[in-house]
Amino acid sequence: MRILITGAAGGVGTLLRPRLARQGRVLRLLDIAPIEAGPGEEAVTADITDPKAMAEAMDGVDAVLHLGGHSLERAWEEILHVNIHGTYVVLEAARRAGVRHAVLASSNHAAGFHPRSAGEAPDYLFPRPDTYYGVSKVAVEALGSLYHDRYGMHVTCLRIGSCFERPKDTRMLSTWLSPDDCARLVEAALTAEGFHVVWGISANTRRWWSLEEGRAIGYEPQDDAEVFAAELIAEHGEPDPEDIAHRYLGGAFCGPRYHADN
Ligand code: 15L
Repeated sequence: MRILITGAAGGVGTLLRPRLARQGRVLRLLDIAPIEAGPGEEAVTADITDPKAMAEAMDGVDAVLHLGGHSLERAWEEILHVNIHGTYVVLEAARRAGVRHAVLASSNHAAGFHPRSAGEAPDYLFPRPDTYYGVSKVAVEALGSLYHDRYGMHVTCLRIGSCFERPKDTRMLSTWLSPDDCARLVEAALTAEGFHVVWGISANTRRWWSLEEGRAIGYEPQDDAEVFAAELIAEHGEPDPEDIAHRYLGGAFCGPRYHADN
């Protein structure tokens, strides 16, 4: 079993690398930044928008975990080239190589402009991107859908919340995806059949999003950001529903500061 991980040197890739290591599994770590491969790993320095490099990188691969791309707002041209065109190049190379499973990093920002309301936002919430970055994640989901329907590839898109070692603010009490749960979610997604869009969050007491579709593909989250609540509230104050961070699902990405044209 060989898994190609694009964007392996990024934040989520770095957290996942030790957690996805298994006996009998090879992780092929691809990034534009050089990576030193350890046991059970192969390193590839390549750009996800380079079709030739991606064709080579797919050789002997069983599944691809596509994390590569900009993870925050950027100028439209950069988002278009790296996040949208790059995802097309990755999926097309995977298809040509006969790779059957793809797990794509989407983001909560694909649907970030939905106002927060009581209760959990459902799975497959209609896109409402909060940035060009969010638009690119909608495109990632659309490409995944196309490669499933047209070519029969099994594709799961993860609308990741906030994947960090620990939640950093009171919004993340709702949106946190612990690194261990992220690995659990990726494991479930790597073998899921069909096409799915799942929210990437832990079993947070204050969660804003459904865990149903995640559970349907076999994801059982074990962590809850609530264990950090007292500490974060003491530091940042009680969550204010009027604050932009809590008013929309995408939080501060919905504010002017996050827009690339500012
Ligand atoms: C994302 O999509 C970003 O890549 C990440 O840096 C976080 O800001 C996260 O969303 C979030 O919403 O917390």
